[in-house]
Amino acid sequence: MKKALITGVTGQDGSYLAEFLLEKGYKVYGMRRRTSTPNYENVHAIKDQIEWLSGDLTDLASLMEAVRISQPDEVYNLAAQSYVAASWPQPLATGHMTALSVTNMLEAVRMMKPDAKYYQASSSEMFGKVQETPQKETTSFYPRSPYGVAKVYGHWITVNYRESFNMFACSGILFNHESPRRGHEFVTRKVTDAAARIKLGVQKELRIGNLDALRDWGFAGDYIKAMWLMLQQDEPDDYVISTGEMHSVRDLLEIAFSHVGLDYRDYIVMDPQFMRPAEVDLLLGDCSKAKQQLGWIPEVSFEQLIHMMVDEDLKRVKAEHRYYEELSGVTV
Ligand code: NDP
Ligand code: GDR
Repeated sequence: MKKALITGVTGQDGSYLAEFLLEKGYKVYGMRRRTSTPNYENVHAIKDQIEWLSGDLTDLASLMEAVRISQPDEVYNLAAQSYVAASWPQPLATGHMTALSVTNMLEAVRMMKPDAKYYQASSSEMFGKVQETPQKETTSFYPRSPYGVAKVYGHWITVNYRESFNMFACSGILFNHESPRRGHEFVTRKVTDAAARIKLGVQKELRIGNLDALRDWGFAGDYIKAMWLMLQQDEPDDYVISTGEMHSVRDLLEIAFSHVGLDYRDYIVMDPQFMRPAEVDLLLGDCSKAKQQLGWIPEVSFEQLIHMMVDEDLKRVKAEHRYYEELSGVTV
């Protein structure tokens, strides 16, 4: 039985990856940090199938212990401070968690299980102010946020450990990927949740930022398969993972709101607090290398993805409100 260690297993990608690996017959070790209120929402269906280990990205000893106990064949380092907008008010925490912690994880693997295959969650945010379109593995980086800068560090230290210590270390340069498990502060989930709430009459407006930003959005369930495929190759390498299609935040609003029969223009309020000090205007990925070498292709279209998210949000918001009504006896 193969063994995998996943950091960030309670997050969006970690939960899909854990399900995928369990289905493949892996023993899955999930590392989670201590929080005052544990959140297993994304993994509740598989919680008992995961071997839980306690650890924090910033604590090398805990990472070494996680690797020592699990003795993994594969390590997926997905944990990070992953919200770009939070990286301006928390630049140092982001630097510790998203940049330096990658060295912690690589050191833990190098010292405790150097033959483990290692996956690093790199990001299209590294391209930032883009130098060529579409972006591919050879496109130069020009990050536009403390988060993007931190990811560039994580990316290059992974390449460096591969070249210095001959480790099987891969970096996946993943473009935005979403799902019904996406955190609520990210724009796709914020919009699909708002479309559901407004449709159900429990929210009146949606306060939002830059409508012109363009992103290459895919489905998280497709993208975690690419992570696994990278670690099944004979040689470690870096790959861009994307759909090759670009949409604006305006397109996202149009698709989500029209799915519930509403016109988004009647509900949005432009709010400067959601504008960023430096914006990434457009991201569009060229994933030809992953298609050719990994045989990977994205399966869910942008429209299918947004419909899936709105439908799940409608179900969840309805269920939440049924619960409150039963509790209070008041119809919301
Ligand atoms: P999420 O924000 O959903 O998940 C992040 C995970 O990291 C959570 O499980 C979180 O735990 C954990 N974590 C955060 N800080 C620490 C810490 N100090 N110690 C231990 N665990 C910690 O992110 P996604 O699943 O969306 O993304 C996964 C990775 O991929 C991230 O590194 C992200 O930056 C990167 N990425 C994501 C893309 C996307 O579009 N989703 C695109 C490109 C890269 P907790 O539940 O306790 O908060
Ligand atoms: P991003 O995702 O920054 O690309 O990072 P996010 O969904 O936060 O923003 C996408 C674009 O939408 C614009 N936008 C808004 N964003 C948010 N969050 N809230 C708003 O109200 C809003 N209005 C407009 C943003 O300005 C931006 O242009 C995600 C994360 O998952 C990273 O971890 C990952 O590395 C990258 O994708 C690739």
